[in-house]
Amino acid sequence: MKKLMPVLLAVSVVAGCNKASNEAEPASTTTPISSMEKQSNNSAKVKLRHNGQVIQVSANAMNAHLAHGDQIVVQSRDMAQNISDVQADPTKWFFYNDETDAIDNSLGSFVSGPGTAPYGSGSAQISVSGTQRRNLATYQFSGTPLADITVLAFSTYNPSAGNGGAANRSGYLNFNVDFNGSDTWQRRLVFTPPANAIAQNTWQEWDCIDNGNAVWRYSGGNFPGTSVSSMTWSNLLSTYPGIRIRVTDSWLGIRVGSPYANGYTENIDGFKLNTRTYDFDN
Ligand SMILES: [Ca+2]
Repeated sequence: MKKLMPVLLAVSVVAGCNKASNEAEPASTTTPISSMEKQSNNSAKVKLRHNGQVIQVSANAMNAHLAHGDQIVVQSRDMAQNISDVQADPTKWFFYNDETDAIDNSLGSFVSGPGTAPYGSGSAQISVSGTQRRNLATYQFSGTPLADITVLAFSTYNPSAGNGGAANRSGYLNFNVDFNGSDTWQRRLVFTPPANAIAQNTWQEWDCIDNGNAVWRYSGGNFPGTSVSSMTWSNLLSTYPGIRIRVTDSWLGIRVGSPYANGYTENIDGFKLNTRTYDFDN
């Protein structure tokens, strides 16, 4: 991807923390990304899983490969180490501390399995204790209208060996939302897998759209202008025309941790947004 893209993307560098609402607060400073240009030969390549093998292709060829069912491979060495890495390549993923609002790749790991991973042979793993809140996150979907999202899913594995508490815990999807087009801080949308559907020691894929019937919550309590605290995907689209992932501070993550108490371990693989499927692998 050699050309400059006319996108002004900004990501939070320092953000506050609100433990009561399980989310980051407004970015206190932002650093604009005026260019998404890839600056090295290596970053001009995309790592894909093609017929079970990991290959590298030019970024220009990626979409054709994705259309044929390839996945984008993300391994430990591909993670952004800091916000500068994200600014250089906004497609990066990273582990994120939701208590201190910082990229911290010591918070998670890439492991084999467990079991038969949905893609490749491994997955990302996050363990928390107490009320820790950790995420596998990215800023790359800046400004995406929810109406343009036709596929949104992720897979989790809840190993009984790593969980001292309730068996029905799961990592969950959350992202910074812009309901009204103002691109101001409006908290997060949250999709939590239904507790009664969670099984241990097996991979499960969560469809966050589910033909419009997937149930979402809002980290601010009742949804803006309503008296309801949950809404289906279809209702989100009809209630808030133009609703999108926030443009600046376009943070999106799969969270492990609070409000579940006492900590647990979760494995994550196969995050999907439209044509992109991410294979987190060891
Ligand atoms: Ca994998």
